Amino acid sequence: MTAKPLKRVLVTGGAGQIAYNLLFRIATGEMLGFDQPLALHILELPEAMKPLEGVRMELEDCAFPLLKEVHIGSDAEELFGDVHYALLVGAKPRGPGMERGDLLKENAKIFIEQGRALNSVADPDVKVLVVGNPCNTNCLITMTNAPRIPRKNFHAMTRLDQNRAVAQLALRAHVEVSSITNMTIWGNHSSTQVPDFVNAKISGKPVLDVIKDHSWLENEFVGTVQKRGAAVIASRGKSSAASAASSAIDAIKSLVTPTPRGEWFSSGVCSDENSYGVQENLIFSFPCRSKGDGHYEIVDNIPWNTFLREKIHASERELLEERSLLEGGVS
Ligand code: NAX
Repeated sequence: MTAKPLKRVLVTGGAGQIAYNLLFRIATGEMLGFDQPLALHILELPEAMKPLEGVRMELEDCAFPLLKEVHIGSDAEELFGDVHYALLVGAKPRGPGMERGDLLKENAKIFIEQGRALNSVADPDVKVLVVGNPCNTNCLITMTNAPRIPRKNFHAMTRLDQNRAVAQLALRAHVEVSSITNMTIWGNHSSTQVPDFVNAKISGKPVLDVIKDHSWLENEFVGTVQKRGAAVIASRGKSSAASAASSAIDAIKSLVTPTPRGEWFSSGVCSDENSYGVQENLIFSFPCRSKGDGHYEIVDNIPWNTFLREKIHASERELLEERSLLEGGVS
């Protein structure tokens, strides 16, 4: 049997904590399949090249049979050449006293540059997953700066939020996580995100038929999922890393494996004129499904009750505000 052609996977922020939990799992074949030969392209800032060199040594030391090449560097134009998947993890963290607008603008510079590099040298059908925060707006900037690449190839990661929501429902209902299906995260990957318990199911039944405590769902459940990232930081002293890496793998796997009939997954994708009336040209988390060919469609006609509608509109307003903060230009 002849081997499949090599797939090139780019990961940025390669010396960071998410990447350390991500690169090795990609290299085992967990993300693209256990018969898929890989090349890893890993970008870092020049000052982090030494720790990244250590990561490269460890990747080598694992002797992964599928890992055929590892390229490291700090020049995006050089490193992004012909990549098929781009996981944009590296971003500028919020410094002490930094305003949200300044954080957006600092990150915009990074994602403008990386969008342009993808546009000039990546594979024309590269699939892009933005993890670095604020990931929805960073994704919008990347997409805007890469007009050669189809808009439908850009995703912001809300899969960790979906996974957190699934886990919380399973714990409460005393069922396996695999019994929870149809879990949508609507909106922004932020504390305004909307984990949709109205349309999710537990063992095929509406959540509301199984968990009768609606106040718990509207308050504790939604609040726990929205603030889970902060709770992990408060406990661990560092932000979610292993769970974020695991969810990034799930996010790409959902694009390259067919979505089971009747099921969907959440991803931050570009809104158009048919996306639930959400303003066009926002990266907004919607329920999606895929045929497993790397592409997706938004699942339509999922009903919103008043509770969902109000919260989803608030998340949309937040994303519009993020976009407008950037419209003054990036200095
Ligand atoms: P770390 O600070 O451990 O690592 C980030 C790495 O990115 C650093 O090594 C840094 O040198 C590098 N970097 C910064 N700018 C870069 C650039 N222009 N090019 C290449 N590399 C660059 O952060 P980590 O914990 O790995 O988190 C990375 C990002 O993921 C953060 O923005 C974080 O907020 C975000 N997260 C997103 C999540 C999501 O669900 N979408 C959840 C987890 C996480 O909070």
